[in-house]
Amino acid sequence: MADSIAPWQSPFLVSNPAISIWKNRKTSSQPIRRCPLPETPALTSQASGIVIKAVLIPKNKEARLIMTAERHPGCFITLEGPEGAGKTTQLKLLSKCLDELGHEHVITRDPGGTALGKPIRRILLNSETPVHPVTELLLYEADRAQNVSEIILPNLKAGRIVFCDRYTDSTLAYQGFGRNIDFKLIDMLNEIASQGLRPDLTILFDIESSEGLSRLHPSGHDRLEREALEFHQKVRQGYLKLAAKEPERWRIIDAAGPMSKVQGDLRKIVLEKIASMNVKA
Ligand code: ATM
Repeated sequence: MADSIAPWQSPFLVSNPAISIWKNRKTSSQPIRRCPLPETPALTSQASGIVIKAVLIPKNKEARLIMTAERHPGCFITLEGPEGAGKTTQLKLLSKCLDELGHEHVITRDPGGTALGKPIRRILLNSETPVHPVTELLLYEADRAQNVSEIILPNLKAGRIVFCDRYTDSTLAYQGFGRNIDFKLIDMLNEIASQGLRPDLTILFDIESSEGLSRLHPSGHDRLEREALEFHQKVRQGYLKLAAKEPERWRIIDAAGPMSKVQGDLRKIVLEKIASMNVKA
């Protein structure tokens, strides 16, 4: 018997479709098991189409298979990190290298990747305007919903490599670990805004908070950059916890090293991923 699926849980797009099994979806954000599609004979035959199912396991009403995935042919890579880690500069350098190698790719960012997102970004980073933490959370999610639907998903469906400079993990790190907003609420809003789209690879540019902040231009600090060192330390520790929880998705680069070394590490990680996923671009 199929259980009902909330609209935002469907479709659940990833490039390696899998079914996640939760013992109790309400109390746990982590599935107890993720089965790749070939392990689930009932669904294998539909693997090339859109397969969205919620299935109750008859002998255990607590456990249910609640999601599966539509395969997209692209590769979705997100970049994360605390302030001053240099990810945006490194992404520009990487982009030139990918152009030279003939890898078609698209770069976007959260917040501010779309025409609608640009004014949202300005509002969010303006240090003159007070912003309530919940308003802040909802604005980041509104920006993301537009970015996912307008730029990220269409390009992934067209088989391209898409890089997003910050994504859902930023919200967990900044609004969750930094501002102490409930993680279940953030997970739910992330899922709505992203349409369940998860990155194939997330690269964390890790740097000690005080060092990262010291790299920022002294006159140009935005609203979040002006937060106390303690806030930035919570964000950095949060990122490290997120990366430790899902080591198969995350790769960590030591962003404190020389720029050329950081760029070398980034290229290696990205080129390996592109090769492993057989992206046509
Ligand atoms: P960038 O400057 O890296 O584009 O990020 C903008 C800011 O938005 C950054 N903070 N500072 N300083 C991180 C913050 N941010 C969040 O707080 N939550 C989010 O969900 C996202 C995407 C960014």
